[in-house]
Amino acid sequence: MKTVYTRPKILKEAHFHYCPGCGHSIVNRLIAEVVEEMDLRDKIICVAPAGCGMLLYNYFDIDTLESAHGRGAAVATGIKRVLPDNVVFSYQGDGDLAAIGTAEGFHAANRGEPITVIFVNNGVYGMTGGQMAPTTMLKQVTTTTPSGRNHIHAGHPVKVCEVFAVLDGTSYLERVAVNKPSAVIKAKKAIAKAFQHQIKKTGFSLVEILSPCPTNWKMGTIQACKWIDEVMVKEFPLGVIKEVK
Ligand SMILES: Cc1ncc(C[n+]2csc(CCOP(=O)(O)OP(=O)(O)O)c2C)c(N)n1
Repeated sequence: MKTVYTRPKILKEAHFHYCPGCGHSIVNRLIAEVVEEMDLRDKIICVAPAGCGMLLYNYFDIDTLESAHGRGAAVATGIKRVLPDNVVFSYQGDGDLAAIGTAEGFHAANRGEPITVIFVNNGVYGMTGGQMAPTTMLKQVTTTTPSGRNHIHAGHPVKVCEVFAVLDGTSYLERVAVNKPSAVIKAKKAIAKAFQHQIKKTGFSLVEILSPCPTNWKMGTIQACKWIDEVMVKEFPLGVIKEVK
């Protein structure tokens, strides 16, 4: 029989702690596949966040450091400056990158630090119980916006890729999703491309991944995946937002 899929070796034999239908597990697997296919096992370093992705070191058999909430890009910057020949990426949620870590991410991008940020946008603070994040949709109900997000009190959804695109230090910014097989294939290509940009030393690279959070969105898995296409993608258009060749 033809083998069409094998578990990447760098994914440890551990059970993910993620909720059913959560996109983090897909993103974790894609990173593992890309690391293996690009033969980066011995030279890649991961910076894990505070957030649902915080247990990455339990899953990846690669060097991984935990950062304080929001400090991923700063920690990755330090590692990359000390070990410039390694590929360094931080893995951050939307609360992490676009709220508490705005300064660290923005200025690392502006300085053109040759790091990669894998930015998982699930529109809420997942780990702490579904509070509003900067990327929460207008009218979206969260535990801190029980009547729906209202721009008068809570501002508008923050488009991280578009904001970073105006910074001269950024070289590759793409927004993808993991809500259906065709989107997952594109997401994997984008992760590989971001690492290639880092290896070519073109500047700061970031892949934003729209990711379902059925638990905190109070939806079934299928409904959550549809909601990404029907609602999120209208606010956060998919595709390459910037690429400097
Ligand atoms: C300095 C600090 N402030 C607050 C927290 C509490 N905290 C942990 S995870 C988190 C939010 C995580 O949300 P997000 O970054 O969107 O990631 P997700 O869990 O949705 O993947 C918060 C507020 C913390 N750990 N450290």
